[in-house]
Amino acid sequence: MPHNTLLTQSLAWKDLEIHYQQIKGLHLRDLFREDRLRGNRFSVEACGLMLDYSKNRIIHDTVTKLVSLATARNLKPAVEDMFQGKLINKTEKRAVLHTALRNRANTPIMVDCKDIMPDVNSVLDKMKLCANKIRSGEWTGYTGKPIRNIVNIGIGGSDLGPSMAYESLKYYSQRNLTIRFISNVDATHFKEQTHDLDASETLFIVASKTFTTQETMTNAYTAREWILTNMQHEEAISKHFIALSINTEAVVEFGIDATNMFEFWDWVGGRYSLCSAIGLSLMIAIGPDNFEQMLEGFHAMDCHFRETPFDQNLPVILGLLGIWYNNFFRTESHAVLPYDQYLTRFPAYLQQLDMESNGKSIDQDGRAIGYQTGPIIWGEPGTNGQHAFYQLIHQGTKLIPADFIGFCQSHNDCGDHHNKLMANFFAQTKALAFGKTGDMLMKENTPQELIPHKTFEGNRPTNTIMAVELTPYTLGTLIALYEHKVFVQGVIWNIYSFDQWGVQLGKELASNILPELNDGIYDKHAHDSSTINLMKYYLDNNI
Ligand code: G6Q
Repeated sequence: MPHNTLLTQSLAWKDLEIHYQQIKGLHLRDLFREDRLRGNRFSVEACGLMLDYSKNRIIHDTVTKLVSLATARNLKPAVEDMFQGKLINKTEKRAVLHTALRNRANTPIMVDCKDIMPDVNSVLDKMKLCANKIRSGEWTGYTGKPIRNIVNIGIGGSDLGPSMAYESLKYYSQRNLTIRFISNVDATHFKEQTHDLDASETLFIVASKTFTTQETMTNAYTAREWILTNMQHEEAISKHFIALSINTEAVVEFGIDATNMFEFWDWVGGRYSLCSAIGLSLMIAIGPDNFEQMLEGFHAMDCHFRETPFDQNLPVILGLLGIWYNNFFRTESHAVLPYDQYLTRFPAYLQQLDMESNGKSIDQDGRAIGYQTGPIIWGEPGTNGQHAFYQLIHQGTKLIPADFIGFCQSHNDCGDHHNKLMANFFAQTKALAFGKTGDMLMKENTPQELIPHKTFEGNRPTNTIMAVELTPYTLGTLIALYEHKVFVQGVIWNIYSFDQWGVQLGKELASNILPELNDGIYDKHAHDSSTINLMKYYLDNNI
């Protein structure tokens, strides 16, 4: 929904600017001292997630003003436009309907005057049949042996979702199946992921919406060669390859039988595609029931986002707090710190989700933007990060808002590991918020010369997100939470969150350079002096 008023000239924005000047100096130590119930006041529970946002540099008025900004920027109708399938991805002329993939209420959703739910359900049913066949050993390879290895070949949105979710839900996976992911066009990835696999027990899932992506198609053809070398017969392809795509023609041309193709639709964006056929490898690993539990979690968060008033709405609150820091405190990055080893790939997944969606500098009206948009997203699971980069968050010169994600129960009960993990989890947000003063250090008889070095200023903002356990349902709610947070911010910044033109230029230039590298001759007139030098160095030494 285009806005004609520039964001920074809107009344709601100007009001926030004044408010920022008034409260930027407040310290969390004082805010907590003055309001004993602050922890309760700034926390919300929904869909099995508990969000405590009290350790943010806000007061009650801040939330009111941020909510007014969201209202003034027409967030509510924008949310409806997305759920109803309007063409909100205008630069690609597409609807944005990942929410239909997990529409467990099965209410009709119309695209081009047609209800898309029957197609969504029928692909899901086909995926279930396939997953069960593989899990039970009924799907056999060309030599008659059951499939034991599943290798997903895809990149970006066709890799990060399933690989992150597989890692996150490994506890629920069928352990006699080996699940691997190949994304990088670097042959090392293919070789290392296949070197110990028996081809007769291996099924490749080629996951590519377009079925033209250079990296994926290169890996897919290498996989084809690998199967043919090992099986010696073309007919083996139909037993060892599945395609997930919207491009039937290209799938058939590759040699994959159309019956082994699982379709999805152009209204599913790559980085929003985990709930589509792109999730097949995950469904094979964790089983259809767990996959459906994950969809239920997504759906619960979708409903919460669509129906809940902004000041109680988890994605809206997170989105607005992100804007508060990004645009008023002028922070550059946002850390995501899961205290669960299974969520090891979650920050990488969110990197794409957020940075590809909101890494834009032109607004929906085609104007250059004069304010900051998407932050740099980064992170690692705790407690590893504590022994690495947390120093900078605690005592560096940069303000880095962070999300801490933790669970009450661990899947792997073992001594007091989990209590230790969670003691660190609670301690870190406390230390970041309240720090340690010179007075406290003096009382501990700290040598005078060390006091400046051991002082922690505190006032570092964090959100804490907790759930009982990392189940498929919980993972669904968590992913949808961040998807919608990104949406909220995109609407307020008035940018298109669902295209990714920035990825194009590099792809085009690479395809121009490739023939030169293959022929071993570079065109002196086609490149700048730096690129020529680099290509020359490469060609001279690539012998
Ligand atoms: C995601 C992007 C991008 C895409 C990959 C793979 O939103 O569009 O990461 O998913 O480039 O594309 P294909 O699935 O078409 O191979």
